[in-house]
Amino acid sequence: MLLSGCSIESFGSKFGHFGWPGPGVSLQAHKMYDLWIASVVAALVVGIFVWGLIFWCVIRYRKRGDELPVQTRFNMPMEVLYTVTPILIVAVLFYYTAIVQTDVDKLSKNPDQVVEVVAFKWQWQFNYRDGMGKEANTVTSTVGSADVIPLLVLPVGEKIRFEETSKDVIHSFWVPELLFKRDVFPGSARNTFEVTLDKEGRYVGRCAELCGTYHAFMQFELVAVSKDQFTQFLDAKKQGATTQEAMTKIGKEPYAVTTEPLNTRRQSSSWNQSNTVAAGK
Ligand SMILES: [Cu+2]
Repeated sequence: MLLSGCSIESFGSKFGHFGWPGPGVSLQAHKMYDLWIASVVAALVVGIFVWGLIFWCVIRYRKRGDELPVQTRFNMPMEVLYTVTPILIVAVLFYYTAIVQTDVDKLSKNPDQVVEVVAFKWQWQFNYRDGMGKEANTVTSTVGSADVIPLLVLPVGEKIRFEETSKDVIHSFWVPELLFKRDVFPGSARNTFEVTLDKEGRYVGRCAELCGTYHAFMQFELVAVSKDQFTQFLDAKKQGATTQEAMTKIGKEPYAVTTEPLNTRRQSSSWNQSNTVAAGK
């Protein structure tokens, strides 16, 4: 199973991916998925073996009379075995974890796309950049509102670098289908990571750090399109089209399909909202 990611995926799908939403939609996600499934399988194998030993002991050495067995007996090879075996298991898990983690955190020298993720209470802004770092310029951008879920349109098969920054408090960029989330910090800390998408589609994104009253409303949608469609989308945006117009131009549904805006207009009878209308509406 370890030798072929393909069979790991079909195996995992038989068990509901052992708690994950699926095998993921990026090269990085697939590696984490394989590690996760293999670790669960390894844990189950160990678990079944240990349960077997426990039940065997319970039955084989159950109480037969009032005479106590020898209380000081031990078995040196057994003692060594059950010290060394767990250490080996942990070492193997650590080895594969370190490899996958290093790979997921790896940054390339020349990413194909750079996106600045700006989080604020309580929306997202996605800036398409002309280079890396704070000094680069924003070419065009998409910002969400209470009524429109922001779309993060990106191409498959390209190295995409995300640079995160927040205007106020700590938020967290999370696309469940990427099997990945990373905190978005205010101030000078600029969290960076890279993803190579490998499956076209639309995937919901959320803020995963409790950041205030409307934390739950901080949603976005990742739209993974082909390289050609992405180029067309970006060109349209650069020429002044809105994200929705640019989406229509490449033949895509202009509004989010994986989620919808939540109602920010609270009733005056809502708890703690007497006679006020929230979110500046
Ligand atoms: Cu947030």
